Amino acid sequence: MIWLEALAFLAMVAAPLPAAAKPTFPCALLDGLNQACPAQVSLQPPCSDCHLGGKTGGATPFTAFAWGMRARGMSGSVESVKTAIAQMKIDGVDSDGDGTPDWQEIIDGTDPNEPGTASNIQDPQLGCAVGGRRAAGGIGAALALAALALVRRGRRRR
Ligand SMILES: [Ca+2]
Repeated sequence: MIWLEALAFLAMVAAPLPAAAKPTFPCALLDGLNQACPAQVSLQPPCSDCHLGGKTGGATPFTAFAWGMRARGMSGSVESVKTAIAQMKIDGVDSDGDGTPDWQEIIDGTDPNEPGTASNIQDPQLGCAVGGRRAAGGIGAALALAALALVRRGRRRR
């Protein structure tokens, strides 16, 4: 009977791990955009681009980006991911409405579901913070010039 236990142990060790939730999809996204997929997993598009909370599984691919991909034919195959992202590019889909299309956010590594994560958003050139700093600097410079004028005026009178 020991041989049966040994055989069972070998079967457990040699058996392949259960398939993860489509680990090829992140690279398929980049492949569909004619981009090389980085070998380092942390540099690949994250699962959270499609899956709520980044938790993979059939019950979670409901981000705005995922809905856009599904509407363009994404199913359970790698080829469908490539063709869907290519169609997203053609359609200029911007799921978070921040002005950067989803395909560009996938390449840039930003979140196509979260506005404000795109790298092309410029710092504000107008507004309270910018105006406040300039006003404070202007007042300080004006006070310094007024003090200098008073000092010069005082010296001339002596
Ligand atoms: Ca966007």
